[in-house]
Amino acid sequence: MIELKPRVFSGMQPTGSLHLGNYLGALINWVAMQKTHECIYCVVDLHAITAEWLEPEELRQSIRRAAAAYIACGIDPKSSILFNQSQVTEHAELAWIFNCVARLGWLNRMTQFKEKAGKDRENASVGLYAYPNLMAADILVYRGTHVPVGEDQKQHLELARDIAQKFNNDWREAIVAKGYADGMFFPQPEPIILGPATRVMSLRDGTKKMSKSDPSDLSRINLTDDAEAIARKIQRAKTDPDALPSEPKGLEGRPEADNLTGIYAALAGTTQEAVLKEFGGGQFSTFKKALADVAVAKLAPITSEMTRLSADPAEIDRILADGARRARAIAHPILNEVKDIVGFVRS
Ligand code: AQP
Repeated sequence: MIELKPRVFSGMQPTGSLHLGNYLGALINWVAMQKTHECIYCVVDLHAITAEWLEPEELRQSIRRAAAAYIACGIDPKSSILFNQSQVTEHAELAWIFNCVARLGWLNRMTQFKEKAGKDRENASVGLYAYPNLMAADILVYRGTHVPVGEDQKQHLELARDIAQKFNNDWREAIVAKGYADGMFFPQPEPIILGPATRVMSLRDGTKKMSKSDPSDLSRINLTDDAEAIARKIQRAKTDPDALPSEPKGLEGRPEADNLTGIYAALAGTTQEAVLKEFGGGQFSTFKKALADVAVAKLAPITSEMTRLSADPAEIDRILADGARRARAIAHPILNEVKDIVGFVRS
């Protein structure tokens, strides 16, 4: 029987600056998983054109900036594979096949499409609608088994699992004939959603997730923000008029207090309970100052490393090209097997 190897895949869109939500929700776990797994980390530039076109030079800079952020946060491009998606065409080829596996009804249920398309749904790109199929292809073209993501990606991961299962069922006979005795050509990729901040919320509205595409820069802490910007954004973060509670149950119905204390806990490597024990009963102003200090201490080294790496774009391009070559070496034979299974003629 052909064995399935555990393999991690994850990616982020290079649309604007990566932010604290990307860091606490995903990147921290990416870094940790390098110690235990074979890891493939991608700058998903094909996804970045689903909403609107960026200026070509801006997109190129964004791709390089995202790669620099991955490395500055601790991704080692020698042990992990780091590349940008558009350099490995197997992603898009498998995505087309998945467009023919996934059902319209499945995609119609995707809440992220509804949120991103908003009221002007008729005017959204087909790419935005089919985005989860490409995401499934990103993972499954490596037969990825573990996907570290923030909570917002849970529904897309469920769709990837449905696609894998339907493909395995629809082509069971051909898959078994290929030597996969259990009929499992594609694994069921597992979301890895870990840590105290799997859903970091906007600094301007504790009910909305922190997001690159929020028009207000005050809503997020970018990994490129300097100490002064971080302190200013935290100082201006929305709060409510009450003092902080001393226990987590006092956070009910107080999304901003919940968010800010959750961020503090994640950055300081402690629990929300401990944070509330320390700051409960006190004013937000005192807590915000402490939060700014902890955020600057954690993020300043990342920002300065990103600046250092970004000064040498040719080196980043070299790392991405090397990663793409290694990624292709895994993806190409898997895609060829898919082509055999569905019956394409290939040379
Ligand atoms: N606010 C968040 N809290 C926790 N995790 C988050 N992630 C994103 N926002 C938060 C996680 O970061 C990874 C990369 O996400 P992405 O860039 O591919 O797209 P996204 O989820 O749509 O992130 P944004 O910032 O909201 O981007 P835009 O605005 O461009 O759509 C994922 O693992 C995600 O869970």
